[in-house]
Amino acid sequence: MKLYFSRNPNPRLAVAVAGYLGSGIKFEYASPQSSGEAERFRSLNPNLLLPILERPGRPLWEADAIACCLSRHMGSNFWRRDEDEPEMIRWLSWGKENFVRACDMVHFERGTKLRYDIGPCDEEMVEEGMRAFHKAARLLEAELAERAWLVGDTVSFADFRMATFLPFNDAARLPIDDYPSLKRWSRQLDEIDAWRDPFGGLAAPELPPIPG
Ligand SMILES: N[C@@H](CCC(=O)N[C@@H](CS)C(=O)NCC(=O)O)C(=O)O
Repeated sequence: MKLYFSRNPNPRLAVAVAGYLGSGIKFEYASPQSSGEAERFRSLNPNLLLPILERPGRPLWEADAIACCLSRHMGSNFWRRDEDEPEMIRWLSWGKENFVRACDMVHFERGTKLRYDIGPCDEEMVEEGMRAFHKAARLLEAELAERAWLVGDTVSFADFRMATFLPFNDAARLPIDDYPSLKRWSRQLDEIDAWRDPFGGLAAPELPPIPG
């Protein structure tokens, strides 16, 4: 199997999962939206987005699906396969609509738009994203004050997915420090090599710098 990736948030998540699971798959840096690349990648992912997992049969896109596939492939409970699976999926679903989405909104304005010269940072969107961030962070703070990880006693894909944008907080500047349990959980994740440094040993250009 081969994972096509870039250093952006969702492909970073998939690379971290593959590394954490010790999946032994191949990796290839890709840029499906660069000129001349679309035709090659359209059949792998019609959205022309990363990550993409090339595997026997049909290619797989969407980081969550790839995490599920790799976890099954490795016989791991990282993607919960026991009675905790519904709870894990609850966090994936809620996170996508709430915490992860809020982080994405702010990161898009303060990071992605400036990095790729898409347009200026829209402060109204940042404020909307910050309001959503605080609302979601309060809920997570209460949960994480009671437990080390989101599901059960060990790290799961729910933790990785919820934290998708936290490694990009130099750009997004979300006030994680206002939430002590959230901060403690984020630090726990950073103690995991594959999460902290997913691209170690992989050939991939750095992201464009954010001007100013
Ligand atoms: N819902 C998709 C989102 C994929 C996505 O938005 N990927 C972005 C990066 S976060 C992308 O491919 N950007 C172009 C690139 O990195 O070359 C997933 O979870 O995999």
